[in-house]
Amino acid sequence: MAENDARVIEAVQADITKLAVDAIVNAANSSLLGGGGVDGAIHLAAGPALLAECVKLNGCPAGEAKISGAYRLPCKFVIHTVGPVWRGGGRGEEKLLASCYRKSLLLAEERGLESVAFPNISTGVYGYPKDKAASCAIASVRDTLKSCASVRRVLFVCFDGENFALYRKGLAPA
Ligand code: AR6
Repeated sequence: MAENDARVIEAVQADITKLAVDAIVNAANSSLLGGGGVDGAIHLAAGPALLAECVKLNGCPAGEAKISGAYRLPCKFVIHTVGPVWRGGGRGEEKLLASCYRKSLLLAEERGLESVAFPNISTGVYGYPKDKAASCAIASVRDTLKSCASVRRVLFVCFDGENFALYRKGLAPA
């Protein structure tokens, strides 16, 4: 969906490890040493050199992001961010989730990257309600893109149909 002349935000249903964008974002845990879900899929597809680089990143707090190479993946970089664990919504989860999207985009911007693909951070093992996560993600990306010059294309990569429907609705013109 076109946001303005220069920038595009779209929803796709896909496996994020297959995308040849400038950067894919990993929904990691604070150790950055791998795990299940999309994190496991990214490490599996990238190969062991990704873990070797992640060891040197010294972890990452929730709401922050770090960048690495992509090794055997078709993208150029992996941005690792750590979403909040959902604890009912009163523990700053929304701010932390918005921060994951913002900090990831700002890292991509710092590197001069053009296209960034996000998974639905925190909506798997971390239990964030999918509808609330989608509104938060869309609002944070729209807001952050206002201060980006190099990032021009953002993909919300949905693995399941429920998330894909939520993002298509959330991105549709009012
Ligand atoms: N491509 C795109 N999305 C995917 C893929 C894929 N290949 N595989 C899963 N998803 P989760 P979280 C979706 O659990 O909730 C890990 O163990 C999935 O359907 O991967 O942030 C980490 O190490 C869901 O919508 O991440 C952490 O410990 C979304 O990715 C913890 O899980 C996120 O689900 C992080 O939990």
